[in-house]
Amino acid sequence: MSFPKNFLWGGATAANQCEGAWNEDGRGPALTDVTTGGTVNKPRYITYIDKDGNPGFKKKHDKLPEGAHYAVLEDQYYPNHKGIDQYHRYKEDIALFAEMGFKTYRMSISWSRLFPKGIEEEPNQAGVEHYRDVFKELKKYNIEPLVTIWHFDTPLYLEEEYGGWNNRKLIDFYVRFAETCFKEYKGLVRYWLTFNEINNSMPQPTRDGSIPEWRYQEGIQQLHYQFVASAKAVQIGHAVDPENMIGCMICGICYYPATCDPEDIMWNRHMWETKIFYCSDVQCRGKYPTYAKRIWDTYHVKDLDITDEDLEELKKGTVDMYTFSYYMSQNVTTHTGVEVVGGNMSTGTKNPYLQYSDWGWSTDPSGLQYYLEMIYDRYEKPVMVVENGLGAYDKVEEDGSIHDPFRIDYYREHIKAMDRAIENGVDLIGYTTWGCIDVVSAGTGEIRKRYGFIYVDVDDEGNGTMNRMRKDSFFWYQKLIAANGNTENL
Ligand code: BGP
Repeated sequence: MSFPKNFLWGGATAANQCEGAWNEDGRGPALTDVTTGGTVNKPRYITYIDKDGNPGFKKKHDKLPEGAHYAVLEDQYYPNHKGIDQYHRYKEDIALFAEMGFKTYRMSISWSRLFPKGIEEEPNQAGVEHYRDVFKELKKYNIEPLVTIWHFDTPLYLEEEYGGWNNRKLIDFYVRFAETCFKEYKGLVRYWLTFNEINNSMPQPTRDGSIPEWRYQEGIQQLHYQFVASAKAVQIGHAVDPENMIGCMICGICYYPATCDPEDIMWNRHMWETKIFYCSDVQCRGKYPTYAKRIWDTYHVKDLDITDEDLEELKKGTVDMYTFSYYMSQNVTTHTGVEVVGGNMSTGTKNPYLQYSDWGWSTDPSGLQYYLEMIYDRYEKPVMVVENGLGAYDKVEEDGSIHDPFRIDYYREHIKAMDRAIENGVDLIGYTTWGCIDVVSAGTGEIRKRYGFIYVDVDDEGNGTMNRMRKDSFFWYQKLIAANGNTENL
């Protein structure tokens, strides 16, 4: 048995995917509030009114047409508006987390609930108090909050008026938001993450040039501003309370070469550098890695706005811990004519040794062990797995029970993989499963892609009672936490 005594077992959500109450108590809109629902085959669309007053739909990476304004369209349904109504039901949810024995709950603070447009000098008091109440409720049960400051929810006003993270000014707006969080919740929150899955701004390289070079140019510039914002926030967080443990958060994909062709081995190595190490090398080591130049040159990224002061900030603002989401591995290859599969913010080629979920994501517990050992060896900082889980369909039986043995199997194998990594020396300090209660999917906007131990009675059109129900996995995780991760009889 290798899990340390004070291991932080828990679950994770994000404000925009669970709170709902999108326009209550002074909250301003975020991009997700103008994003429709989709499916595994149909993308989510971002809605707007064009310069002539006509409604329009764009995909995530398309530009907003000249003169258009983001808008909520009357005849569309926006799943994040309601989420799972956690804004009003957080006490009930926290009581359920406590019943499972959670030691920690990872959640995020909606930026536009504190700063509705993002530019205000003073925060919206109703928003500030809401989160204070949530943290106090968690403390009542000795559940340690683990707070993501930015989880995909820049205020819409900043997106539209400033061009979002393409604009250096976002650094100061973000820093004000982060500083407010550190000061207001001093003593209530100790664990913080500056940016969720920060590496998603870096496109995953393709061999066929299907990703236009402007996306690398923009992504890499945006990342630089986020690195500086994160580094400044880390320094402020430490100054406000030296007890604060502040982490980076990486979308962790375990990349494998699909063949032993040396070209594939090299491509795979470069994939790790571009998609996985680029961000955490800066955030953990305080400087750009040598291979950054290779990436910039390859995609003709030029005239980056990086100042000497910025580089100083990066040095001073390194994170205290490495955290990441882990759902899957991906095979990558330089060869053509292979079967392509999707996944969490990534694509790859089909791995014949793995099973795939109904949403086409591979299940690979060994990849988690591989990733943990690789990362710990690289940074030697405490590590947390802050997202892991299986999005699947659930069926409510007539007696109200929900049998999800597939989810239990998924967790058991990933927990065993973490156990092995700890055995091999990794300083793993916590594990929060993704969507410990069903939430709106970030990728597809569906609720039926369920991850939770707790079922929420709501469908993709927003119908339902919002009642919470315990799945079989709820009772399993409760036992697992009580056994501190010992899966022997579970
Ligand atoms: C990560 C995000 C989460 C989350 C999760 C599952 O990328 O940090 O917000 O939703 O993936 O993805 P999905 O909701 O698309 O199933």
